[in-house]
Amino acid sequence: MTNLRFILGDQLSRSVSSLRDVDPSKDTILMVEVAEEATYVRHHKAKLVFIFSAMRHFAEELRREGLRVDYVRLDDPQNTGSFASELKRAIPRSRAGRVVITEPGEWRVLQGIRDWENQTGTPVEIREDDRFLSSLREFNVWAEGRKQYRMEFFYRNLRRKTGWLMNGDQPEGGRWNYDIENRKPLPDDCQPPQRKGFPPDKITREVMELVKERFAHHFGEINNFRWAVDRDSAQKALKVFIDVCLPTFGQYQDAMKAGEDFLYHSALSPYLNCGLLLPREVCESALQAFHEGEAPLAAVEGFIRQILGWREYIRGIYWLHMPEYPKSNYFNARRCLPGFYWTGDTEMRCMRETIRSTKRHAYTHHIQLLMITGNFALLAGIDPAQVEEWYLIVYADAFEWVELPNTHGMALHADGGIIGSKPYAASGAYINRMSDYCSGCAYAPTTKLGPKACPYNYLYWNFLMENQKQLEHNPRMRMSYRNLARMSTDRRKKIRAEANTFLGAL
Ligand code: DLZ
Ligand code: SF4
Repeated sequence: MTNLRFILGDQLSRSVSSLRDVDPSKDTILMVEVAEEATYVRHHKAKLVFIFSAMRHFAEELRREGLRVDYVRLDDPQNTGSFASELKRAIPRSRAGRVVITEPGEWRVLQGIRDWENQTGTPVEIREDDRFLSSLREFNVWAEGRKQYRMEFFYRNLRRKTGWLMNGDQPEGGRWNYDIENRKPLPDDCQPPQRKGFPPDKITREVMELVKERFAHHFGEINNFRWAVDRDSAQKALKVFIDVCLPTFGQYQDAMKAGEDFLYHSALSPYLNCGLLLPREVCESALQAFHEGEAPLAAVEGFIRQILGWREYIRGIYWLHMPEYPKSNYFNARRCLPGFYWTGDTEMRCMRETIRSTKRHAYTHHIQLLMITGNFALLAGIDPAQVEEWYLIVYADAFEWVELPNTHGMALHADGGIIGSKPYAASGAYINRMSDYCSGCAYAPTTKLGPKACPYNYLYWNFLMENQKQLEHNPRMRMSYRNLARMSTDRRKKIRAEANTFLGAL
């Protein structure tokens, strides 16, 4: 039988299950750039360039291998603009008797695919996405019957299963987790390596023109586009990370520094999430560096935990809880997303820096995500749906399976604790400790009230007061509420008043 093998924009891996048994003499591979996907949220321009260019490069690679690729460009005048309608057009072109696809990364897309057979009259085989290190079945078995799903325990199971950083049944070095060693601020004299990235080639430049023309009104810049868009370059980026950054990555993974957008971070998540790199090869490269004595255990364990632990766990949570997951709003947060999330026009230097990097690269590292933009949205009571849409739009690595649990659960605690045992709420003191932002800020991190007070300070206490009912019985919040209880009524009133004035002006 002739198969039409449909590859989505985040399935750009030669080993993806839909290509497993491809027959070059008969089968056709279908890839489509569609307006529906480019606009269901207004993706950052650089995210669009990244995905379309990576799709075009992948199609070229498949063609070089002798495979037949039916590729529909966004600017094709015949393009009907959606997956389903493009599939309908493509089936007669290929004379396929069957459509084969790997399950998508988004619930919304899966619902569409489930209807394709109905719409086209052609059988559709949906295959498991086995590029992950654990299957969804494995996650569900682990999760069954648990009230809370803590990543740490899921991660330990996967360490045992893979044997990575294990000595028999004991963790390498005697501990599962080296987080405590991974929380240092960056010393003043420490100069992180410059990332050159990859200058756009002809295909990317063409896509850049297309995006400038069609999506001029979308957020973000593309003049500094330096992402890898094919597997070769993504592998080079992996090598640079392992050789240059990994040895130092661990200790400074929570640090922030003005003007340093990547520090020692891998910045590999866009490649992992669209399929240019596979989680297994990325972890194995880090493990090899450890075993060859090139990188310390704390750094390698911290990195492995992000990929083997957190990334797999987040995916499991997403599929286990969809479509209900985004509907919860534990703190009943209703405020609109402030305009400075788009413009960066704010006196808060930490926020300004984070938005600048976001605009420029469609990237910021995880502590900026969690403790600057995420923490602010949590403290200010921004409507989770608006925050989630923002994250999905602005980051090159954001597909819903990974973006939603990270935002709804981890950053906003809107799921009431499915993911995190407590909200990641923090005052200016944390940001001051972990960054150099505060030194050049209009506000002072040590000032609690008055015009110079850091907004994260009074918003933090205001958040605790507003959500006392939901949080005061949480054992991990006990210390914070004990401190709040010591505060005079007058001071509390002042905090509430200043927070309300600030929030009212947003
Ligand atoms: C994000 C995205 C964009 C912007 N455009 C396309 C596209 O034109 N064609 C495509 O196949 N995929 C695209 N994607 C990714 C999808 O929106 C979606 O996130 C994934 O297919 C889910 O697995
Ligand atoms: Fe951010 Fe407050 Fe520091 Fe300013 S003082 S950079 S607002 S944490």
